[in-house]
Amino acid sequence: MKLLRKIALLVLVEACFVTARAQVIATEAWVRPSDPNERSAPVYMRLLSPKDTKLISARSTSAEAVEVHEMDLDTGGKAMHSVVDLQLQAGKTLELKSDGYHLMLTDIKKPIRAGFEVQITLIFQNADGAREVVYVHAPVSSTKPK
Ligand SMILES: [Cu+2]
Repeated sequence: MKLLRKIALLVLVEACFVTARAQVIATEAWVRPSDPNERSAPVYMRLLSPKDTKLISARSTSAEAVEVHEMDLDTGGKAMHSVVDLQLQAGKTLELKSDGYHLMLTDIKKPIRAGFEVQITLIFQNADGAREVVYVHAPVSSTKPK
């Protein structure tokens, strides 16, 4: 009973936060499991904002750092580089995907395994300087979850 109340309260707190603050919507988030000898894992999702904004920072409890990457298509998708600010245009969905922009969990603290979930915090900044925090729960899966 006590636990149930605690859970209900947590859900309520989160719901209020989202209603009050969230402008950017993150959907279909998922993370690819890390290879046994790698310390990184890519994160994919769709981002939609009603206003122009930019992703200025990301972090996760599962990794020392979360970087924004862009795939270099002229290398046949074999290399990628870091992007400082990821621009979101008002009303235009930006898809983070394997052959484009994506997030990368780097220096992961322990292997990212299928069936688990990774929590990611995204920080956006609008043109007027206002910041917005978006919490994302991303299931770990070797293929895009249906
Ligand atoms: Cu990458």
